[in-house]
Amino acid sequence: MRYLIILTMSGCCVLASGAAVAQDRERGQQAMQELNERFDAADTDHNGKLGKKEAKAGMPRVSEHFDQLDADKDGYLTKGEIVGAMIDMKDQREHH
Ligand SMILES: [Ca+2]
Ligand SMILES: [Ca+2]
Repeated sequence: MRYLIILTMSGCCVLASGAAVAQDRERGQQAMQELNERFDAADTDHNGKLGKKEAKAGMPRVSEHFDQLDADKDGYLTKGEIVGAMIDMKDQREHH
């Protein structure tokens, strides 16, 4: 019996602290998931990167900053380039 109570209690603590962390991460994960979905939808030829036309059609706001986001200037945006830019923007906002 005692073991059961201890297990139940520690289970609650793990869940509680896990939930706090999850809440914090949730926003970032939601943004990532949304980006993933939008990227995949925009990537009509499914080569894992967006050409200018794909960006313009599927992610117009991204396409406005296409040249800025295209870090290696290969004419395509990868998910990593967009995520990297998002993190940069977040950093800039936090530093102000
Ligand atoms: Ca593509
Ligand atoms: Ca690129």
